[in-house]
Order: sequence, then structure tokens, then C-alpha cells
Amino acid sequence: MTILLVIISIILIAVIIVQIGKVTELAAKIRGEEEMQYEVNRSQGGYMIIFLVVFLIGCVASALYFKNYMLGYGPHLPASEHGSILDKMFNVTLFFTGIVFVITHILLFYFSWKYSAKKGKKAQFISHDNKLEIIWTAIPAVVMTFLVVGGLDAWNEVMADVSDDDKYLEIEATGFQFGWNLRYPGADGLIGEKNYKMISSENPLGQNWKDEKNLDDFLATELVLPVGQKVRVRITAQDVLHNFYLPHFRVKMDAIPGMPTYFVFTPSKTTEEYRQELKKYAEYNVPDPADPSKMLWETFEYELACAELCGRGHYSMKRPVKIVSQEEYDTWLASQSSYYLSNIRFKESDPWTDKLFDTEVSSKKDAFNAAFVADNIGKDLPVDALSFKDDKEFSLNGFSKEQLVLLADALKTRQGSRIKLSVTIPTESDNMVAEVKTKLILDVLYANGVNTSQIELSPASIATEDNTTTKWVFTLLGAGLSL
Ligand SMILES: [Cu+2]
Repeated sequence: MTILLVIISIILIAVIIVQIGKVTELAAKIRGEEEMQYEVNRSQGGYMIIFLVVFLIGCVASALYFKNYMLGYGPHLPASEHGSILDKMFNVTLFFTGIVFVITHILLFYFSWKYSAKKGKKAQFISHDNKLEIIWTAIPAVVMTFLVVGGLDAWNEVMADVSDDDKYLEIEATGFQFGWNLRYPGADGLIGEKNYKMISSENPLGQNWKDEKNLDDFLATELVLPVGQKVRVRITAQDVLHNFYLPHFRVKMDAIPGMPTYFVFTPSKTTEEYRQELKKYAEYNVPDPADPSKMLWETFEYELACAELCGRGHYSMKRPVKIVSQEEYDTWLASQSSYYLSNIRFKESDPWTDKLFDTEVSSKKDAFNAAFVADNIGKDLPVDALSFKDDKEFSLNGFSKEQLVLLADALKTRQGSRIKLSVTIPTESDNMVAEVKTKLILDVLYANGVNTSQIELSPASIATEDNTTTKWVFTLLGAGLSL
């Protein structure tokens, strides 16, 4: 409705202007063309002066009115250590360009009024004026030199990379249409290698799983960083140009396919501290339109945005950023799980199927300890699917073998413990191969101290559901007594 009224008003104003023009034209014809022209010039010069005053007052008033919403003013002081350097540069530039802005506008409109055509006055011709030209070349040159030198100085300070003895957290941000892949280094503090040729639906970043540094890396859905910790962000893109932009931290860097960039910064205010700053301002003590039960300052989150118009879904690249205390960060870190362990482990592309990792050995031991209790008799033991290497000789995959050794340990240290091994084969024709493989499994158990009386072997059965692989299941028959 409001929009309709505005449109109607604009149309009516246009009609009025056209009508006034027609009336003026008629009046001019009646009163004489030339006289009329001078009058028009005079009145338009006057309008120019009115416009000048309204415009300049409007500029200052709107700057003052929106001050507390703008970065660098009111509550929006930088939340990073280097931020104030950039804010200072911005203010210095604004100061000089502001002076030029005001002076040029005053002259522009004042001259339009002062030198409007008058009866009997003729324009003066000046071919050139050396003094004037020197002044308007020298002053901008001096100011520009001052700004550029100051800018280079700030650039060197802000863009300084980490040095060898710096303690810092390195993360990686990869922009794509439309989102960010945020990779953290995991416990080793090192980001693993990647190669675009390895990118697949299962491996979105093309991480090289043979590189052990990759094994604990994890991908996060939001950017969480500890306050006061130097952070180095590796920035890259997978398709088109993006831009890694953290406005509150004055961090902004292009993300370019094939050309890694970086930004080093230290967050200096937690999200909570920033909210407390906002709370002091009336502008943020109004209900949040998205959640009216809360004030704007309460729902504030720092944000990561893409600052390069990168396509139709550009706007959806926004991600929340949380700056937290070291303790909160450690808790969050502990809740994240390695991408490799949750998505790649024991899959076809896993190059580490020959071994169990230390953490897997200890968690497997814990699982067996918890499983060997009387309550679990008749239930299946937590043995991950066993697999064999693809060779003619048939040999167990390393991780399957290590698992069986751990199972053997659990059996031999529990007097009287017993298990049943059942085999399910896809079709009758798989029976012979399955028998050979089952023998290999039993060999491992016996070789590691298990007594033949502890294992009951049930004959192979054919799978009822569609199944293409042979499966071995271990069921607890007797928990035994711990030795
Ligand atoms: Cu983008």
C-alpha cells in the first residue's frame, strides 16, 4: 500500500513539474523571452544554494544518525588487534577527502548562483593560470603521498606473515559456489596436503589420505576461534573468485582458485564481550525481528561473508563466527570429529586398512571389556566387518587381523569365556572360499593364545537379504572370569 502511494505521489509530482514547465513557457512568450531567461537563471541559482545547504546538512545528519550502525564507530570498534590500524587509516582518508568534498560542493553550487547569466555581463576568458595550476597539483600530490606512504606502512604491518617462533592456529577456508569449507588441523596442529585431482563427492577438498597430517583434520560448519590467539587463515577457492570477509575483525582477502592467499589476525573480543558493548546502545536494545523475545544485542553474531559477487547464491555464503574463551574452544574442539575417521576410514579410498590406529586399539579394547559380561550372553560382539586383501593367497587386511588379536586377548584373559563364530555367505558357490577365509580367521585366534574349546563354529548359512559379501559374526556364549 505504502509503495503504491509513493508511486502515485511520484507520478503526480512529475505531472506538476511538466505543467509548471508549460505555464512558464507560456508566461515567457507573453513577457518576452530574454527577460524571462534571466529571471529563471536567478531563481535556479537560488535553488542551488538551498540544495547545497540541505544536502550538506543531510550528509552530516545521516552520518550522525547511522553512526552506531557503521563499522568503526559507536559499538563497532574492531574486534581484532590490527583492526584499529585500518580504522585509523580510514578516518585519516575520510578527513582529507571530507574537506575536499565539502569545499568542492560549496564552490560548485555557489558558483552556479554567483555566476549565473545576468543582463549586460560577459564571461571572462582565462587561457591558463600557472599559480592556480601549481596549487591544485601540489596540494593533492602532498596529501596523496602522505596517504600512500601511510597506507604502505599499514599494509606491511597488517599483512605480515607469521614467523617461525610464533605460536598460532592455522585453519583453511575454501570458498565454493555457494559456501565455505572450513578445515581445522586437529590435534597435530597441522593441515594435511590436498590436491584438486583427488576431489570427489566423498572427499570435497581433495585431501590426500596418505598424508598422516590429514587424518585428524576436521571440517567445521561455523568458524569458532579462541580469543587472543593468533590465527592464520589459508584462503583458497574451488570454482570462481570469492572473498573471505570478516567485517568485525577488518579481515578481507580474495579467495582465488589455484592461488592460495592468507590472512593473519588475532581476535581480541569474544562474542559475549562484543554483545555487552552493543548492549550500551539504544539502537541494539530493540527486539530482534527474527526472534522478538530477544534484544538485538543478545542475538548478535560475528559473521563470515563472501565479499565477491560470485553468483546467484552469493548471499548464502554467510557463516556465523564465534569467538570464545580458550576453555570453551577446547570443549568445542573435543566435540569435533576427524573427517577421515568418520567418512573415509575402512572405505575403498582408505590407504590405512593395514593397521589400527592407537586410539582405535584402545577403544576396541574398551569395547571388548564392556562386551564380555554375563548380561551380554547371546549378543554379538563389537567386531567391525572383517575384510581380506584382494590377492589369490587370501590374507586378512591389517586392521581385521589386529582386531582379531585384540579379540584373542579378551578371550585368553577370561577363563571359561566362549564365543560362537557364524558365517553368512551370499550364495552356495561362495562356500569354498568362505571356508578358507574362516580357517584364516581361526588361525589368528589360535595363534594368539585362544583355546579351541573357546570357539564354537556354526556351519555357513546363505544370506536371506541381498548381500554381496561374506560376513563373520562373533556371538558371546560365556563371559568367563577375568584372570
Ligand atoms: Cu562467494
